[in-house]
Amino acid sequence: MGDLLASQYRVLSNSEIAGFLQPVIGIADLLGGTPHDWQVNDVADGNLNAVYLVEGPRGGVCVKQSLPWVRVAKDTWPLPIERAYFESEYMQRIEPFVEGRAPKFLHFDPVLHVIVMERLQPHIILRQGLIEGRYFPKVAESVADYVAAATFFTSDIANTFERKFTDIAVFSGNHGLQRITLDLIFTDPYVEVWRNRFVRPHLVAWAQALRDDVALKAAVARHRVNYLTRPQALLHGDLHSGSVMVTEEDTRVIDGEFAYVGPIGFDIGAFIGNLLLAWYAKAEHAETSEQRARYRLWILQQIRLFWERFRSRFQAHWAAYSGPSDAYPGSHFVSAAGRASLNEQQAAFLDSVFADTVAYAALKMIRRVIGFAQVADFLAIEDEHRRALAQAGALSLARELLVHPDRYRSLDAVLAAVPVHESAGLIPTDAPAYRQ
Ligand code: SR1
Ligand code: MG
Repeated sequence: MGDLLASQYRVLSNSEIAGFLQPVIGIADLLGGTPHDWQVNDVADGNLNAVYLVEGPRGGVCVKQSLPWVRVAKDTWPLPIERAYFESEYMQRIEPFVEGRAPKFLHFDPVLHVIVMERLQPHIILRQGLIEGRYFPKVAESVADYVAAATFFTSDIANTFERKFTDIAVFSGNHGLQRITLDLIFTDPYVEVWRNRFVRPHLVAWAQALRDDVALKAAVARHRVNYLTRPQALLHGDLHSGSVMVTEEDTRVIDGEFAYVGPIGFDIGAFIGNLLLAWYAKAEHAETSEQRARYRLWILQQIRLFWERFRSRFQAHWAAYSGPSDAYPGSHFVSAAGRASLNEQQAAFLDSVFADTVAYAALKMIRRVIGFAQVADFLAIEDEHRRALAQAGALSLARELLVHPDRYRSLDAVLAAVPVHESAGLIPTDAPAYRQ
């Protein structure tokens, strides 16, 4: 059956999208008019998939199809098409918890590996907004609310093991994208490999320093093992600033195709790591030094808001929860002493999520500087020497956070370290990461 479905898969062209949508229940009504009235625009700008926005007289939808390759590398890099299935499962699994902070799921086609979802308008990608220096007053709290709810309600704290193991069984099949995560985040930056990109020759010494750095690679190995062996909750799996769409009023998390059950800090760290990249890149984006300073302060404030809000929402969900829990059965903690002990266990749990968060933020920063998938924050800096200088700051901070976790047990310590590494420079042995 699987082979039969696979044999019917084909990449849809722009002109086939309206015909594909027409018979899908509810979609023609949502768009209004007839397929001849529907405008189809190819808006793909991510690394992996085909994406179309379809506008009808009454409304619009977003259509996303898995391609049998990495879109930006075409047939030089084949990729399993099943990722759309995992994204559709993820969207449906977390939808009841995240209260509209994701696009509404509308349809999944298991033959063509297409997802149809709500079209977001006038939202833009957060990363683009950060590059443009725009302020989004609600984004940090909204993403924190999303992560706190999605992870709490899919964790062992709020589930029977049977429900949790069902998630593990479903999402552990997401091999294609887990291979990308393992290779691109945890392996490639620390070896020489054909797909690694970085600014040459400016960052050659940094790339070499990371490859030679045994203490760093030992820290990376600890977190790679953590990633592989710690199924705490269902994660988005790729929660960078390109996976968030925003207006000043509204925030939506998109693109859950990397979903898997893993350590909660992986999602939180991805978001914080990408805000930190925006901070380092901002050295070259803002027009005046006042604008730069103001925007950088705002970014650091967002990191604080995000983490503190995540922590308080996760705690609040835990305090209010009275359903089945195979991790912390309520019957064990009813006495005053039991409740006090549970409070302590909650604090220890969240401290450990924080430690993971710091490490994964650092890993995410390194892979976006030395690796295949570069980010627009830095690519927008045309002068390669200046781009490399901005990136060196991010590498220096990341190395410090990974190798000395004992120094970064609090957010204050992490945020205070950010400007310290800004002038790291292109000679790693002169950088704070290798001097302190
Ligand atoms: C092959 S490029 C893969 C990267 O793009 C996605 O956005 C993920 O971040 C992934 O690591
Ligand atoms: Mg993506």
